[in-house]
Amino acid sequence: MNKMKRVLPFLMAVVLVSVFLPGCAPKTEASNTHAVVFKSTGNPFGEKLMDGFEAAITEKGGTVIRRAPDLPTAEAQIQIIEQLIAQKVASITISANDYDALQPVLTNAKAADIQIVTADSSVNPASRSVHINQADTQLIGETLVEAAFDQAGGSGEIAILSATSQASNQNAWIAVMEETLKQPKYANLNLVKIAYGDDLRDKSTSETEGLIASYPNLKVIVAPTTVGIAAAAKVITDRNLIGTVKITGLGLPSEMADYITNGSCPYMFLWNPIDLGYLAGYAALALAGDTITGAAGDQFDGGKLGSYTVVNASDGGTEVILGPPFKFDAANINDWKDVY
Ligand code: RAM
Repeated sequence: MNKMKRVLPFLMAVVLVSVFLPGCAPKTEASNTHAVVFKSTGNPFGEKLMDGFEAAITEKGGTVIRRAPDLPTAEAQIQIIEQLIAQKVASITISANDYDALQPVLTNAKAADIQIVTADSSVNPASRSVHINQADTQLIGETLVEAAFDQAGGSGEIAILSATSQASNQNAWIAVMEETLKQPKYANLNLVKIAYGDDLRDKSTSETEGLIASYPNLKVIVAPTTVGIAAAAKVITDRNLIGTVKITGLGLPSEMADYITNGSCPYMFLWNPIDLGYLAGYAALALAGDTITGAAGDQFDGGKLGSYTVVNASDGGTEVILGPPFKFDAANINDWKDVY
């Protein structure tokens, strides 16, 4: 009995310490569950991004919830985020359908101690801890203008076929493109239209057909979306317009190999969506584990990708940049078409 009296305060102290010290608190299953939300279903780029995210989280022993709405709208993502808050996930990584519209629901998520990471398509700085950017926004926009210039032979009509009109990543790239086109070098390039295929194959196809019909002198369509570029290249191929209208932009090698080979898309750019999701997974783990807060200068372990540093983003928030955009052409496309 005496011995018990002596041991009891010690036992109580151990229990108290383990309950009140965050690092020692027993992890519930939910606290080790990390969610990833893409713009919409049926997008192979999104599937690869979520694959990479899942690989990172599971390699660290966590559990993953993968979600995407049927249509790429902010409203649908808000519903999903509300469900994830109720599920008490540790973090939500999202490719957002709108820059500002998710702020109220993401504020609620933060209040519930859920870490918010964006990957691919960002939300405003107040709504996120950090954005995982595929490549420097300025560089992507400039690279696409230079590709249009080159493929148009230096002059003529070009058009953009984008995703949705609210997609923050596409809009940021297009804003840079419009600025870049003002440079004297590009004075003879005429951007006649920005069309929106909403990352839906059918709409992207009909928008391409509309561009061709409305602008018979169109030389290049720049599609900064993997869904749009594949749909546009198919239209050009089916209509025997190869060489007349050239397609470039951002495409998945697996979807674009045939079109790069047949010349409808002489070359295009992208980054590795699996790595993008993987890096976002490691950022989510670092935030949830209190290793970083998402402030500029924070460093974290990116698993097999090595160490990454958070930097200031041009929108006033912070971001992590995966790497430069990669050019795919006839010489290298076969090396990549089975990878992603
Ligand atoms: C589409 C999506 C995605 C974008 C790529 C390039 O799959 O819109 O957000 O990053 O294209």
